Amino acid sequence: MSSFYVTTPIYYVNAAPHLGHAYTTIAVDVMARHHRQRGDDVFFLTGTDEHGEPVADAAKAQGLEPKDLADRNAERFQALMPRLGVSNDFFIRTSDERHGRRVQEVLQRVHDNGHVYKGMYEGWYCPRCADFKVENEIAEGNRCPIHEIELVLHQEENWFFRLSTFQEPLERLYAEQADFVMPRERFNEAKAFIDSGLQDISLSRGRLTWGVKVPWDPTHVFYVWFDALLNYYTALGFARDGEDLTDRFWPANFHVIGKDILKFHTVFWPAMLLAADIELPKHVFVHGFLLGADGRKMSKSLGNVLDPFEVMDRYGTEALRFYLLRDVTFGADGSTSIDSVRSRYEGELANELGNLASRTTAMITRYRDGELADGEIDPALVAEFDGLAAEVSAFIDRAELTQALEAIWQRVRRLNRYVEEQAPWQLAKDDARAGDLDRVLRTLAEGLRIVTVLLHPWLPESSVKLLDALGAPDLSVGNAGLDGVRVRHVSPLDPLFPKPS
Ligand code: ME8
Repeated sequence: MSSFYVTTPIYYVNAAPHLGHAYTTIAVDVMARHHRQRGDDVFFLTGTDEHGEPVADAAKAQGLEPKDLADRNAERFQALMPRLGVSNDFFIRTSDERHGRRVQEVLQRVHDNGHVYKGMYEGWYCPRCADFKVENEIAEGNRCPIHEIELVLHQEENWFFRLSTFQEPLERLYAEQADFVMPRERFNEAKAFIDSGLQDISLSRGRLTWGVKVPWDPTHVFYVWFDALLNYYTALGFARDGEDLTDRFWPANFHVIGKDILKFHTVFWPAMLLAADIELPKHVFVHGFLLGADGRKMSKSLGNVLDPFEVMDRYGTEALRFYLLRDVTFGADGSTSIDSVRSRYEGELANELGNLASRTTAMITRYRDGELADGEIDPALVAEFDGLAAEVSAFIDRAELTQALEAIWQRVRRLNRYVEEQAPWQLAKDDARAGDLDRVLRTLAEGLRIVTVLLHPWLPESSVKLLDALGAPDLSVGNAGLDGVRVRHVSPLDPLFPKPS
């Protein structure tokens, strides 16, 4: 059994969860569920990033203590997970003391290995990113390119991490491991940042108390990004009471992140791990941004934000999961709107998959009393369904979730065309064609079973309902071929994707 450890970013608790958070989390859930179906030993981590300036500032603005704001919003993130149908194995909160202690241990090692020194820092700083910007990261008007707010000139005495020492090891990493960062365009972006020359970065904050104390200088707390990045490693130490999962799951197979936090995960994080003598994760997958219907950045003031709760209330959780990974190619930027949700729901989930499922189960019930004779599959369709599971797994291995879904969907469409071509309702009128009708129904049943097993990560509930109706509840990818489990007895099925009320 191979282990598969996959993570989302941990989200800031300075505000409530929004569509972008739901997006990454759903994507990672799809990967985790697919790997469980492959029989892998899976660990899926998500959580909240609770320290540092972004949270301290937001709390102050609301007249709250940082911990109170963190508690309030962490609860909302935690409650979001089941609402999204997300199957995370643990939810880490960085205000957890067990995390803090492990952060101290690791960073003490970085210190003892000689990678830390005290110095004065002056630079342009974005308090929302909690990040000093280097020259090519400063937008016009001396602004943060992400938050579009004016940068502030900060000067402070800090502990520094010798990032510059890792120039050559990181160059080697990028030369030797072309899939460390995916997709390729993001790999190039990270590599260009390294090639432009690494400067040492600040590791602590002296004027902040909301954070993990620096063990060798308790007047400082660690810079929030190092505390946050280490969550991927620390969580394994305390996610299960009395058990340390580090050996079982580290190094992580995939950190999945949005493009806004590329530099931290593809440059700072591997350098920090090297400095602490910890093995590097295998891949960082960087996805794009969801944009408003007008193709601009989503923003409340522009009124172009798609509300995930509204989508779920109207069309259900699965419609949101399907829509986000179908309509925007995972990896690229793309716009979102409630109109395109409706059109995917009606046009694809209800009319294509829903219809295929109800036609197939209804015809087997009507023409064969729900009992399918064993028999051959139409040779014209064999090749398309036999290789499908391997094709889908290969896409998911590269986190190409939209391509995986498209490969399955082509087969959903193929089966609908097959129904039209074969017109089973005509065959049913002619007793002499009973054998042909058996073959068509068998082919439809097996094809539908295979696509349904493979669709499970996107549609966890409807896939189970449908497989139950097909009397073949086995979800394993290993059985998602024509030589796998067979459909024998079919039961009636309620519409999977009804018209929203
Ligand atoms: O950056 N489109 O937290 P955060 C797609 N705490 N994804 C989006 C998005 C959008 N418009 N907006 C947000 C932080 N995201 C740090 C991370 S990790 C050690 C610390 C998603 O709450 C995307 O995954 O600002 C992005 O990287 C993340 O939310 C940022 O979440």
